Amino acid sequence: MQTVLITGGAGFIGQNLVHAWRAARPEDRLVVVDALTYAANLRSLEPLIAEGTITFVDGDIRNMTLLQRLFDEHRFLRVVHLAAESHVDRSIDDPGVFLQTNVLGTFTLLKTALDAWRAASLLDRARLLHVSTDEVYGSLDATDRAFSERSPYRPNSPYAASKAASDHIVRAYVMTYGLPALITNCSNNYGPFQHPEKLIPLMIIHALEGKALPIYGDGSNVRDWLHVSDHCAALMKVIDGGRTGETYNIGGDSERSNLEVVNLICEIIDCAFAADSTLGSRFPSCPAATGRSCRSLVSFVEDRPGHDHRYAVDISKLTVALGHTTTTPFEDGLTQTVHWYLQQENWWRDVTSGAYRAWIDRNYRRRGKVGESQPVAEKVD
Ligand code: NAD
Ligand code: TDX
Repeated sequence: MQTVLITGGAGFIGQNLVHAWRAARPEDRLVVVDALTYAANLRSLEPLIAEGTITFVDGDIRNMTLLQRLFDEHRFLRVVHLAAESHVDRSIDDPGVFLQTNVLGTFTLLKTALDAWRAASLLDRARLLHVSTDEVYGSLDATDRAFSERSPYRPNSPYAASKAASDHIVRAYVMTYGLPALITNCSNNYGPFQHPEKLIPLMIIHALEGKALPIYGDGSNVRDWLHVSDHCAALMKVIDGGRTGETYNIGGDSERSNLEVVNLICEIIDCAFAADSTLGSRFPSCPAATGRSCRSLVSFVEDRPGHDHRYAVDISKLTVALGHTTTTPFEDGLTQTVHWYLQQENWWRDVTSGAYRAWIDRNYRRRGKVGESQPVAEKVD
């Protein structure tokens, strides 16, 4: 049994990791710290918080006092650091908060972990896993080799630059102070609980609502899609079996252009409507409700500034060192994901309508600004 801190555990990957960790290692004690930004969602964690099987702390990773108290109280032996601002488009509109959370927040966590583990003589037993992105390596052309752990850093968006900076600080803490940390750089995740601002959920929801499917540029940009369950399995392998100070790339071995992804989503929705007549009455604005293809909604829009052309990740180090294999073929994972959003209409409608924000403010209202937030292991109110 060990006590594990998961930062950003109310985000998309965080929620999936909490459930995966609970299923694989029910004896461990999980503490989630999350600032409950717009990207957070506690609905899937609510039952675990209510029954006391995880501890939830409404807090900001820039708050060193809070982090020190948590390290003192829980003596974490494992930390998985996911908390971040994660959306590239938002980083273009407002880069400041990305530097604040991704760079300064990461520094605050590293310093706190080092001090706490030194003081408790835990440096030889504890481990911190910093979860980063393949975007730090920049953009590939069609014939370039996939990113390896030795690829040079060439971040192109403020988001990618902030994650690259955080990776460098982690490395410096390993090299200079001996912090037992590891880094993973993964490709685009998809699956349940992803915020509707990201490509796959956005396209599913727009199609169901009969709205335009906005493809940036000509849709030829390529991403390497990784099902979140495969990502979580890899994270658990790396934090236990990886070598401290090392970086491991995690990818899905599923390169697809954005246009291919959107066309496939349309095909899956068209087929689902053809097979289930109730969907037409639930989503009457969807073209498939009247026998037309969702592809009729595809709309090419202005490109994202600095839009990376292609990401592809070489996972041979992870495979050889830790025996990791990707188990979810993209077409299967995407079909499951479309069906998850079809079944979880209330979940995404609450997010897109703003009703969820009101719920979270009522039930988990933050009681202070950065530097003052307090833990709420139980509901406020
Ligand atoms: P997300 O945006 O869904 O979740 C991020 C979580 O961090 C949210 O719950 C948010 O409330 C929390 N958070 C933000 N600022 C915080 C702060 N200052 N203090 C405490 N909590 C804060 O992101 P995600 O998609 O789950 O990504 C998780 C991590 O994985 C991020 O570090 C991201 O860079 C990395 N990553 C994600 C992907 C992907 O495809 N989603 C790919 C590669 C790497
Ligand atoms: O409306 C859209 N139309 C569109 O064409 C959106 C939201 C996106 N796109 C394109 C841009 C990208 O080429 O789809 C691709 C995927 O876009 P996002 O879902 O915004 O992801 P991306 O920018 O690739 O970054 C994601 O993967 C790496 C995550 O958001 C990052 O957190 C992660 O590090």
